[in-house]
Amino acid sequence: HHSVGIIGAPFSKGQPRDGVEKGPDLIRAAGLVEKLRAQGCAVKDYGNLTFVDVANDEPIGNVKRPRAVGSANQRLSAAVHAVKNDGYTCVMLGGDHSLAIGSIQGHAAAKEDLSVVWVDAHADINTPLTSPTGNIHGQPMSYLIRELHSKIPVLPNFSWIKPCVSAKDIVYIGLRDVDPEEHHILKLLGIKGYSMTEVDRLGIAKKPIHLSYDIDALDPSISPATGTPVVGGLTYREGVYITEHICQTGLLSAVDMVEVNPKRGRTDGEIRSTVNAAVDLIRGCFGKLRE
Ligand code: LYS
Repeated sequence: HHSVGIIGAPFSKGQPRDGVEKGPDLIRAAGLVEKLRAQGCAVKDYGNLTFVDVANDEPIGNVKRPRAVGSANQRLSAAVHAVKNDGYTCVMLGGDHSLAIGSIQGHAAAKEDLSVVWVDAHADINTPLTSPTGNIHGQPMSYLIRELHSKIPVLPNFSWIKPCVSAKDIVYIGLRDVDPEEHHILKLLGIKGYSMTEVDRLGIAKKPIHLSYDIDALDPSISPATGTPVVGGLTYREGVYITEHICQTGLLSAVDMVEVNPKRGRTDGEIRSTVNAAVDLIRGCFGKLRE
């Protein structure tokens, strides 16, 4: 049976829209812990992290709020490391996707050889030099990949980060809004595969899996309350299928659920649909839904 350790990371400074810091509490309020227990999981909720304000967080080039993002992720990294050392599958509730930096780093501190399944409309692999927006939630992968590390300038409060994922151990699912420079990076590193076949290949590799799930991977008709929605996304069933399938590998070791932003929902129904989808995706990580 699964033991699940939950960490809330109410952090939004990897992007400009507030509201995404409300994700952890909304996902809990929708019954996450109770529902996981009802399907047989042992759950420990570690509560929410608190993040300190960082003064004088001037941009570096066009990269916004590097110090706040660096220090929040360092905290998160330590927290995820502790949850892994306690023996749980770690579920990190975001917050924006810049939090994958700390989540994956903390996971890698406990399990040195990881694979990453990144389910997202966006590749989030811009570097500080290629980012068209300067928002770090569009960049987290670039700080984590061994093959890129020497090419990336070290931002303030980022020097603790050690590259911990190899390009061959990354699978993307759901991509449909990739910047030209990101395409170039993906091609250079030979990162491809947007299908479950690629996930099966990871399963064969027998490495612990870090699943980083951006709610915007789903179609905006299901999860409209998010900062950067893109049409043409995964259906509810496709989205949940990915989680159930990864569950069945027996290798799932940590999960991020990020970018739920109630302030981006135009109605209560839109918010509810988005939050419930997030809950169900996490449930799918720990067994089949509706069996
Ligand atoms: N690729 C764009 C950027 O780098 C959008 C990223 C959206 C992340 N949720 O800012």
